[in-house]
Amino acid sequence: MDLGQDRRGVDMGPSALRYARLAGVLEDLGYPVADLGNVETPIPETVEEASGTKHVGAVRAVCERVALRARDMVSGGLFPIFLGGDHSISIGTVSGVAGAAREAGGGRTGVLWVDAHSDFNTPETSPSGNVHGMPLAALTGRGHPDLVRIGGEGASINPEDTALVGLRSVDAEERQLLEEAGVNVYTMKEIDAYGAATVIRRALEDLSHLDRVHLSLDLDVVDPDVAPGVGTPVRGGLTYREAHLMMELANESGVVTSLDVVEVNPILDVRNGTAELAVELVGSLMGRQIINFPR
Ligand code: 4U7
Ligand code: MN
Ligand code: MN
Ligand code: MN
Repeated sequence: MDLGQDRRGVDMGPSALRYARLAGVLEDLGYPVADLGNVETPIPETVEEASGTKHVGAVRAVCERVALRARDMVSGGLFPIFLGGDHSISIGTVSGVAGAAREAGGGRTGVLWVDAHSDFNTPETSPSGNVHGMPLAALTGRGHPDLVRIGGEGASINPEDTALVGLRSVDAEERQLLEEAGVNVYTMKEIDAYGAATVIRRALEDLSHLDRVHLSLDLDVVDPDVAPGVGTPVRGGLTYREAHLMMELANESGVVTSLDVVEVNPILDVRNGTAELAVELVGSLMGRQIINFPR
């Protein structure tokens, strides 16, 4: 889906990730992989553009479909990996995963949001009207009425059950909302000051009381010199190794139970390098190691 923002191309992200051998990398690690195909999504040319929150009705409809797919996967005991698409898909992925887990008595779901941006705008605070800047707020019950109740009442996330890592672009009013909500925030400043390892360990610790953790990986968290194929690049991001280390430590913790890979834009990419990096990062999260050195 590319309805959640203004640039075309991010809807081709899933094709680029498949082409970069995502399934093959997972199979090499020993996992059985089922590609369930694409979720039906309209293109912006066929969607009526209303004023305010852009394409909100169409985004909602897609997210409802995504949430149903997510529910089936969680109920089936699978590890879901969702390929974006812009980050608005996460309103569907997270609410579906959290709702299914709660109903099945599987308890509480937390969210590890790894992103240059906090995605905590509401229609009132958003400078752009783009839904991809709103998903985390919507998941905690804040925002457009079409976006806050996707996946049913029980599907929302407590702000204290979230940790945001890698931030370096937060809008002024969005920042106020973040503070009021009490989410756990780790900016690039903390990563520079304490190191990526310390920061990701703290973020994982913030989520250690939860039964499930959904990792939402926005590729723009990585520095645009390393990952140019994203729609909203911001300088000063994670290095190649910092990004891998975060995934390796998340793997070591064993707490991640579902994953989004979003915001990869092949039109803006260079020789599919950002998609290839994204696939490498999924490999590290799922257990790929440089050397299996005995400990
Ligand atoms: B992404 C922005 F104003 N905050 O709301 C907005 F800077 O999913 C950007 O993290 C949002 O890529 C970026 O439009 C959304 C902007
Ligand atoms: Mn449009
Ligand atoms: Mn994002
Ligand atoms: Mn982002």
